[in-house]
Amino acid sequence: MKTIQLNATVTASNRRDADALRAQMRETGSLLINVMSSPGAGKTTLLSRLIQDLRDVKIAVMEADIASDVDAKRIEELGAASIQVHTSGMCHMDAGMTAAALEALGQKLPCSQGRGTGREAGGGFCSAFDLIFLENVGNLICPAEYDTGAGINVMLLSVPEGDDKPLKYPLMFRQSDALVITKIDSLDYFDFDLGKCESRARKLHPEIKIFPVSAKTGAGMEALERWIRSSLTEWKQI
Ligand SMILES: Nc1nc2c(ncn2[C@@H]2O[C@H](COP(=O)(O)OP(=O)(O)OP(=O)(O)O)[C@@H](O)[C@H]2O)c(=O)[nH]1
Ligand SMILES: [Mg+2]
Repeated sequence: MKTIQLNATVTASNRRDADALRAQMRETGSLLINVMSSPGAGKTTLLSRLIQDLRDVKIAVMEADIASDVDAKRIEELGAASIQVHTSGMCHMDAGMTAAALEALGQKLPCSQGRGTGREAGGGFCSAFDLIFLENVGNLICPAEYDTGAGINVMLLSVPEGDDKPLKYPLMFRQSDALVITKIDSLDYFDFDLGKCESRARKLHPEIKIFPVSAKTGAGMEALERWIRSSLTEWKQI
């Protein structure tokens, strides 16, 4: 298992670095999806399910955590390319850290195996993957404040966390292109009002896509996977 240690990048403008990384990713045709949520909301479980369901799509996962490599190991066991990123105690990934992680991912899989352009010649990021997921550090605060350079931001909110989270962590809902409400198989056991949660989220971000799912039973996964596929097609076309 490859683990890399990253420190927050000190740059004048994280946004500028993020825009540059996005432009580079567009050139290569690889779509980077930033996945954010509280600890334990189901990020790794959802990604594991997506890897199994989207077998025709070349997927890699970058697992960002403060410590341990358990998530990256779970992904690797499924046969997908994966690296573990340790954030030196930081509770988020920024664009510079994400670029460094992509570079490490490119080194893990020799770029000669890639089929795109990227920066193969310089030994940097290569585009052997259609989809690259960044599992961000688990919390609903700092990851929302830092643009990673991802093409799409997805947040997860699990049923046990409660339907009031849009009221408490509004920035995360504003910054996310999609809200995946996870663990809906547990709806009977919690006072989670799906309608209330959706309308609170839409009040903050009217265009947000909302996908209630259970990675355990597979409920709702088809709609989410359709959206991911169409986002990838769109990304490659533009
Ligand atoms: N019932 C149910 N449990 C789930 C579902 N998805 C995940 N879980 C459980 O939730 C717990 C946490 O899941 P993870 O996928 O590790 O969550 P995570 O967001 O990656 O956690 P961190 O990486 O620690 O932030 C595990 O015990 C999973 O089995 C689901 O759809 N339904
Ligand atoms: Mg995880």
